[in-house]
Amino acid sequence: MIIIKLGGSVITDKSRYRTFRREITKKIIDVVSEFEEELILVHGGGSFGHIMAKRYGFPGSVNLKNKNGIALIHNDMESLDQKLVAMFHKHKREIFPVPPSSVICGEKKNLDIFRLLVEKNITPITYGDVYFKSPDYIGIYSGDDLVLDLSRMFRPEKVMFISDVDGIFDKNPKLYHNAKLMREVKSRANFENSSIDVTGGLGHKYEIMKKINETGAKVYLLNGNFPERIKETGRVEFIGTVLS
Ligand code: ATP
Ligand code: IP8
Repeated sequence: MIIIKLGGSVITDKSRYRTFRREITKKIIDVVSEFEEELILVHGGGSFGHIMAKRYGFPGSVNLKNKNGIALIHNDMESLDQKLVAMFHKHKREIFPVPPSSVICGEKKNLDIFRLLVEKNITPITYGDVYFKSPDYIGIYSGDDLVLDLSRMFRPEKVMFISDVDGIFDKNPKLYHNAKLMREVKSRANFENSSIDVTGGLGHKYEIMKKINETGAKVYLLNGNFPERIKETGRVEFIGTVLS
């Protein structure tokens, strides 16, 4: 099995509300659809999630403001999801969306639907979402958290995080031209994480990647703006970061 996280940084323009990067997303989906292995897809929020989550003060204790924003954010995420599902359908791949806010409530998670879908050869697609972390607190369950849960459940051989940068650098490559790509990362890496969003940015992702690696999966972070790299993981020509 392969689990792939389609990062909000590459499938959307994270700086402009609800801006879908249709062309590049289509190219990524063209490549991903060709995999013959069992697949689970997860996608992030990008500008369909993070901008309004920040504006409405998520995550946070339940209050009038966030109660007002919860449906908007969930619906925006669902509309991004629908765009991806439609693209996968064109490839004749059976796919079915699973909204996290319907299967995660407080400490309880019922992820059985994922097992059923995989058994039936239907690709599950899920995404970062707002959810009740406790009766008094509305949290954001990030796509990265879901990738970890699903990796613990399915023990995939390979997990790919597709973003808009070549991999993990010693500092943010968007801010520093001399940033160096870390092609292979061991369990303790030192790098600067300078663009933090409501779910913690690259720092949170790296912590998640380490935990996934502990389940036995090879974990990759790569740049989806070069979709051919998705096929090159594990090969010498691969450009990206691998956790080993
Ligand atoms: P989303 O959470 O919306 O799905 P994503 O999963 O695609 O997004 P981000 O959390 O936005 O990914 O993380 C990728 C971003 O991390 C890059 O666009 C880059 O600007 C930023 N970044 C910060 N520090 C670093 C670093 N040391 N190396 C690589 N990227 C970094
Ligand atoms: O982009 C967060 O998921 P992520 C989704 O995977 C929301 O961190 C709603 C902001």
